[in-house]
Amino acid sequence: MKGWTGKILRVDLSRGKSISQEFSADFALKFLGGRGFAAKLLWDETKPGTDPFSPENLLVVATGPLTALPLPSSGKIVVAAKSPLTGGYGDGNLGSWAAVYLRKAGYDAMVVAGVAQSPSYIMISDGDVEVKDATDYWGMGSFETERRLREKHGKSIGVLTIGQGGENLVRYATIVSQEGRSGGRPGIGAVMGSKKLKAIAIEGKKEIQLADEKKLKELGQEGYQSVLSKPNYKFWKRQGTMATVEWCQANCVLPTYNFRENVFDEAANISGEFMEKLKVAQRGCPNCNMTCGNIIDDSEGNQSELDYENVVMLGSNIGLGNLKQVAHLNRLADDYGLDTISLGNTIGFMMEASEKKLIKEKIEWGNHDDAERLIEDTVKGEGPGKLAAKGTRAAAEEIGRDSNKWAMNVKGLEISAYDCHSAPGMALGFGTCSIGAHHKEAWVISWEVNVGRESYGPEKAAKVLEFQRIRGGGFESLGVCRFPWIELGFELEWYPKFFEAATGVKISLDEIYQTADRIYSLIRAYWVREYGSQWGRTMDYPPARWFEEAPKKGAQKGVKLDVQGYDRLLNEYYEMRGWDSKGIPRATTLQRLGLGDIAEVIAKKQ
Ligand code: PTT
Ligand code: SF4
Repeated sequence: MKGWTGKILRVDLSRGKSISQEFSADFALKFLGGRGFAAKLLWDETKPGTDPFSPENLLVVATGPLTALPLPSSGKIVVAAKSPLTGGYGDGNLGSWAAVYLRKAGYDAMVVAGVAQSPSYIMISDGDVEVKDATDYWGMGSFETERRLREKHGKSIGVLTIGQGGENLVRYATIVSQEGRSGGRPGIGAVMGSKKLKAIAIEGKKEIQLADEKKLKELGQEGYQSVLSKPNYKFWKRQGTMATVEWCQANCVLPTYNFRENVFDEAANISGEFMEKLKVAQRGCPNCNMTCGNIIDDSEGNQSELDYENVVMLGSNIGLGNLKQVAHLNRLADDYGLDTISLGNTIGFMMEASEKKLIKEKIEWGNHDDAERLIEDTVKGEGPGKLAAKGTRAAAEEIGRDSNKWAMNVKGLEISAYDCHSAPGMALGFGTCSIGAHHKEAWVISWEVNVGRESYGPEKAAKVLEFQRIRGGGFESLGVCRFPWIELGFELEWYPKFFEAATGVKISLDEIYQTADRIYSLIRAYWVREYGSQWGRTMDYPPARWFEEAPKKGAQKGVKLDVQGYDRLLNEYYEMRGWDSKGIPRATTLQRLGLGDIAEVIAKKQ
């Protein structure tokens, strides 16, 4: 097999043993890599009802066939597990040298099972794999842990680590790398913590065998040149994702006060333009020539890497309009290893609960110190932090009084930074995203604003499906960043060419989309298997706030989602996917996608 290394590393922490296992060409072609591999491995190897924090849950780390190759923005890796936040399939994607070195160490993926007796880390050095003592690192933030591991093992390693959030099982703890890359929103860092696994450090020097190395290098060089020549390149390098703040404010989709409003009076103070004035450095993922990590000094004088989602969820969504203070909260999140999106949602939820006197603590809108204290409490599991560490769905279940209506999550995963009171297509994107509410799949908002946000027509369901195929299926399985395409217009047609040069297998974009459909139906089957008779179409609904409570300010004042319209959109979407009216893949669909074996399991679960 060319392009793939053909091997999965399996580590059993309970026994302190590892083996290397080969996989078949059939598996590779059917699931490609990254999310495709993760979904299949979790379907096959976790039993229904597995406790996410039990040794039986698996941590899957998976690259794609394009990861680590000399191609634009190819340093991405998927981390996945059964999620402690949602109870369903969970994954995330981060840019890291660990992605590059895992492939160069000779593996496309690794699966970690069991639980270590004491804090440990896994050291992979080409073919050698060792489970090592991490007692000295336990209790340390992710930044310091990575620095220490580099001091010990040399600079040329890739590190995936957790902070205290993962150690203490905060349900939205992430895995962190390179002091600013963070992935695994649905608590994949907490799964790592439950295994007493502090870090994975990887060194790799092997060459990846390619079908046509010369061709791949040529294509890669042309690809990098093409990225540089894109009209938006210079502006992107200046602001990265931060430019989205101004756009969202102008179009009334900027989450503000726990998604109660969609414009923020102080938006200019947390904007991309404002960030540019404070910027001190720029960082990014490996193999990338359009690096987008913008760094400023925070209110304590420490460096913090900003992205749109982080700034908005820890800024306008909690009523905080001071960028340096927002950057400080963001830095805490990165160091502790907490997802900023779920964290910002949870802080917003707690502020609203405090305002409504549903909790006794005073946590005020826009108060940086209250937010900071809540973050510390969350990581330690103390005071109001006990509730906050569980995420908004569980917190609302505990405090009751209809607070679930403004607990801003879908399937337990908190909503990313786009208000959808007046964006039904984007709401459908959140509703049907395969891990809960994440924008990473159907980010249709800018298209929707252009074509007309008031429509509930079938074109919206079709767009959601199209984006899920490209982003949630294609990029997540090939193992490369989607930003060259979505942000600069680097053409999708490059990717089948890269794939063929790497693997020797001719593939069309349509075939990539069919694989994406296979992965989506498999992931959906995973959720249905877990939720059984509790599964229903309301699992794909956004929170009641968007249907019932309209914003009181801005050009979209008074507009809210229409429930019948949303239901129509959902029906259209299910039909396009070949799923039934409960959003469950039909047996005929599963058979068509080569997943006939799971149809029977699903039928028994309903
Ligand atoms: C991603 C989600 C995002 S998506 C952001 S900002 W974004 C938040 N980033 C966080 C962070 O930072 N620190 C933290 N403690 N929590 C954070 N939570 C949020 O996590 C990221 C970029 C970005 S920045 C995006 S959109 C793109 N995402 C890609 C993707 O998902 N797939 C892919 N093939 N390419 C992508 N390219 C872009 O990568 P999750 P990163 Mg992140 C600090 O992980 O779980 O998927 O959630 O990985 O290396 O930081 O790159 O406006
Ligand atoms: Fe990473 Fe940004 Fe480059 Fe994508 S564009 S690979 S997120 S630095």
